[in-house]
Amino acid sequence: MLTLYHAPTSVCSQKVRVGLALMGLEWEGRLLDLQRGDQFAPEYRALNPDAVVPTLVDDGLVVVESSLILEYLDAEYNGGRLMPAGRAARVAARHWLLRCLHIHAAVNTLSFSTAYRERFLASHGPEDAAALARRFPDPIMGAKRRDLLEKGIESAYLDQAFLHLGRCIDDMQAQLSGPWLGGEAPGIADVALVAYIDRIDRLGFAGFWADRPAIAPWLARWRETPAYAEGIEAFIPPGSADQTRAAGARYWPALAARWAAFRAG
Ligand SMILES: N[C@@H](CCC(=O)N[C@@H](CS)C(=O)NCC(=O)O)C(=O)O
Repeated sequence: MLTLYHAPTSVCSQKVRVGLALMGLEWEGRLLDLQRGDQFAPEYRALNPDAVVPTLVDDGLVVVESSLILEYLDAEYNGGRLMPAGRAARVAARHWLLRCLHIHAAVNTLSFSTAYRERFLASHGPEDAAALARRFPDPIMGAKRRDLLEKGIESAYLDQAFLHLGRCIDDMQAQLSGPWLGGEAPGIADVALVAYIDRIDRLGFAGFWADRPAIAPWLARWRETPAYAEGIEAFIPPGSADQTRAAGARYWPALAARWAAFRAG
């Protein structure tokens, strides 16, 4: 049996759940509450030393890293059908999987410097950001979270996020010659990217790809699929989508101005 340790709205959990649904695989879930700090429990850190979700356990084999989990599931249970045929296409697909580390970091920055920051500050004092940072096993990840919560979109991490998000949407635009990066059907790169683009859109930041016309239809196409409904939509808590969008909207004008300056060089 496949067991997935995951969190409802975590982007990396979403991408694995979309993959599981697309591949039609049976799995059982162990939900973690990241706000409560379930990820820091010693029993969970024994599986995932970075204290992050998701983690897949397959008959005792522990697989971490969402992109690696997708590749593992496709290779072991799906006949490798999400991987494209052909040398160049396979290199491009694997490159997308690797780049998810940067893209995740960018989406994390854009979430925790805006709407997720507001959510944190609604129930915590400023000193709590420092205490939270100390719980992260990786001190650099902790320092980043603290900086985002304390400084919001004034954080220096914003430029790094713009760099990687910008490359992501430019390259998606260039490679989307058909409906999917995978061609006529979603491939592994499409599955790897859907949750990140979806989060940015849910934050109300679709303006990032206003001049990249292939991105919005690609996301709309995903939203028509049962895999999206099962992997993402089904786990969004009632009412939270509106809250996220409203909070994000308060940041968008300032964010858009910074983005325009960044893109202008
Ligand atoms: N590179 C990792 C990133 C995992 C990650 O950072 N997950 C986030 C949720 S999307 C998390 O668990 N954060 C824990 C926290 O915020 O304390 C992957 O792709 O699996």
